[in-house]
Amino acid sequence: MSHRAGFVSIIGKPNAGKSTLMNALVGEKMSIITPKAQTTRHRILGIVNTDDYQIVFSDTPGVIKPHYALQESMMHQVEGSIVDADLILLVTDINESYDEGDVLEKLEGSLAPLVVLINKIDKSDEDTVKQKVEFWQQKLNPKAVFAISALHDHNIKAIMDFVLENLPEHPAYYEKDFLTDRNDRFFASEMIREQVFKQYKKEIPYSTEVIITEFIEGEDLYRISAEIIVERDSQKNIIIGKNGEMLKIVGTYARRSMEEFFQRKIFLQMFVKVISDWRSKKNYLKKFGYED
Ligand SMILES: Nc1nc2c(ncn2[C@@H]2O[C@H](COP(=O)(O)OP(=O)(O)OP(=O)(O)O)[C@@H](O)[C@H]2O)c(=O)[nH]1
Ligand SMILES: [Mg+2]
Repeated sequence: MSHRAGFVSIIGKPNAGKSTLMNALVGEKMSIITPKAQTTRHRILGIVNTDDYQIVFSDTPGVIKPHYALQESMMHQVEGSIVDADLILLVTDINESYDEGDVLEKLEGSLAPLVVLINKIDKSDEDTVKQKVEFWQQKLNPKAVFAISALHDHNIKAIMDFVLENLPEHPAYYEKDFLTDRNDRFFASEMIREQVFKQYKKEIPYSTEVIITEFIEGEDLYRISAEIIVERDSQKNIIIGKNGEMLKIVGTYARRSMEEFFQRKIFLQMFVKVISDWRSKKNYLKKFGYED
């Protein structure tokens, strides 16, 4: 039988559950997940391989109107993912309103077949699900609409089957042992950022970046050093917390995630550094791995 391979783009508004879906589809914790919007800042590939096919899912940042350079880069990631797509999975939270069209604008001009996924149906009821299915069918006339719960693994198999049926004939794009395009340093920094999003309020998560400055792989211990970058001195104090307590909490949870992910003991050191307005400065964004 011939080989099939393709790019599947996962897009939607912030917090719709895109990363939760990606992890469920791939069966690995590729993308970090938090209750806050704009958790994902990069396009992250999650690759599913068998002898007969290769599915390259791409998780993307939630679509927003950009207000500063970091958000502009995030939106370029979304656009790139749509351009490459053989199939687009539009993830919508069942309780989300779709009166304004940021996401739909992004889809204009794309020729890739579209599937709408109505997510978080565990937080809804049968009538609402029916209404939403009809709403999306009318609005976009997609190839399919699935009502799902990414969190509870509901209907994930149906999506996989649909994706497989619609995968083009093509040789593999990546080596068959590749699971992602990202390296261990990236995942380490994301696991710290995940805790920053979970532990702090208001503008702190959005003003923070995490840089891995040292990653030493020992046989049974990884030594990891990281810089937590914030924009102002006042934010630095909040990150550290009274007697360093907040930073300790972040470090403890991040280290546990890393130990599970890398299957190693982790020695984690963190330093907090101020770079004023880094998220509006293109030179820093480039240095931090955000493409233009
Ligand atoms: N109840 C419920 N919650 C869900 C479901 N899927 C995701 N969530 C929750 O929704 C929140 C956001 O999930 P993410 O996967 O980070 O959402 P996202 O679309 O990647 O968000 P951004 O990266 O910020 O754009 C998290 O608290 C998830 O646990 C679901 O099926 N049911
Ligand atoms: Mg996400």
